[in-house]
Amino acid sequence: MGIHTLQAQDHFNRDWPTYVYPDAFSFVTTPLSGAFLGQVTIDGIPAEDDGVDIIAAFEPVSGICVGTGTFVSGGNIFGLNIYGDDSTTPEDDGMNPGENFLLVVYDASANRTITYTQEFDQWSN
Ligand SMILES: [Ca+2]
Ligand SMILES: [Ca+2]
Ligand SMILES: [Ca+2]
Repeated sequence: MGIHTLQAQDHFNRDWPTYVYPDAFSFVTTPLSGAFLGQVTIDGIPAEDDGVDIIAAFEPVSGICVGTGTFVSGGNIFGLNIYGDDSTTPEDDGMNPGENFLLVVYDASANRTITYTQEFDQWSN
């Protein structure tokens, strides 16, 4: 999916969904996944590493979490696998072809989540 640079800013667009950490950040591991690579800054500062800040991907329509990851030095995303829907289970547990996803960062020092005002459509596994 390439490498993305994400710059989070505080924003006040209330139309954009908010996902609360940690309640909304649980997901199902399925046989299909794609790794998302990138670098994240929060108000110009790299996201904190060592499992402090958390990044998660969500399906904006169903609202389900489809994977989480952490950061390594420099705000580089580590281990964000975005899971696809398991076709052997009846419920929607992941990405389906044509679906977009949103990225959300939990900023631990401020105890807030930031939803990026951009949808990504390059998911593939
Ligand atoms: Ca399923
Ligand atoms: Ca889905
Ligand atoms: Ca912070």
